[in-house]
Amino acid sequence: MNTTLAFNSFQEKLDKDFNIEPKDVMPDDYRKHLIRQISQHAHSEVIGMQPEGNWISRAPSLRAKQILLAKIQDEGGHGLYLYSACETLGISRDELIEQLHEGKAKYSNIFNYPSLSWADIGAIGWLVDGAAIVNQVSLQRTSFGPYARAMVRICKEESFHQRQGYEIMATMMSGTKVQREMAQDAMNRWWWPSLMMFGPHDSDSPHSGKAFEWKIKLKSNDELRQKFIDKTVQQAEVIGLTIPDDQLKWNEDKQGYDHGEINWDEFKRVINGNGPCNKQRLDHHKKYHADGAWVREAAAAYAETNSKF
Ligand code: BYC
Repeated sequence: MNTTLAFNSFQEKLDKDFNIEPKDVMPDDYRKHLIRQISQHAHSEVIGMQPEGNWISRAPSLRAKQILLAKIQDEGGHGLYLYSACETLGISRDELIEQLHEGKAKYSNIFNYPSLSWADIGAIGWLVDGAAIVNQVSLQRTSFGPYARAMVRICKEESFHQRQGYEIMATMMSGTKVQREMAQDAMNRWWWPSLMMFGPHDSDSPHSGKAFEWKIKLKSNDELRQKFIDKTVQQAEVIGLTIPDDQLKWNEDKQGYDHGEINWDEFKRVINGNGPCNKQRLDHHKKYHADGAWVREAAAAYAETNSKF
């Protein structure tokens, strides 16, 4: 980027497709919008470690366990990049966590469902990370610099996650009848919540208008959902999985699949705190956050002592 360029205003910088950086003057609503979205994203990464962490001790081989451990550590790292990006907007990590614990900040709907079998680990990697990548590839060009740069690294790691999930599903689909049934059962349970990850239809998305105006969003919720469906249906076919949607049909005119309607009542229930695992996920986060207080205190004391020398 040419750093010698000077801009007269936020709008001029945005219009010329330059990233907005933390020290730039920006509208207060732009800042608030980003804090909401980036913190929701960071919380999703960290809460998302729980359904997968549930299977570390039961992974079917040492190789599978090593891969799963590495993936879950990556998710923790994504949370850290995103909390750091969010802090550059003038809010502290403590405040962000408090908003999560008080239910003021959301996290992705998808992590409020239980992971019941090993096949769910495949479905999470393939479908959940697969959906996340489609959204995050587009966010690599989002207007706020620290968020866009965090996305570049996150996308590289997510594509490995997506592949490890697909490998689990493919392995199970070439196994016994019971294994194939487990894989299909996981597919049936994770498909619709994965489609919900993209958010409400564009016509029902209150934040999209400003998000486009400020170049935070470059593609709409429905556009990204369609992209995910089109690529995933083909991957399912290759390994013999059935998409649990009897209205799914190739549409020659739009060169994409038509699909059945998402259960938006379920979506609203889950994002408003009443999904199958919302309470469990938040209670777990609160407990381990409290248990880890001594680590934060020790780190702060160490930093303070060192700053005196
Ligand atoms: N879940 O106006 P809209 C991962 C809320 S983690 C919950 O369309 P926007 C991984 C929305 O917040 C990757 N809530 O909003 C980690 C708003 O409510 P509020 C997670 C949702 O922001 C570990 C209301 O609905 N990815 O990959 O323009 C292991 C209206 O929505 C959801 C991200 O976080 C939802 N799915 O668009 C494995 C992506 N959808 O805030 C994997 C970053 C909507 O007014 N976020 N809501 O109370 C985004 O791109 C956008 O925020 C969204 C929503 C597309 C999700």
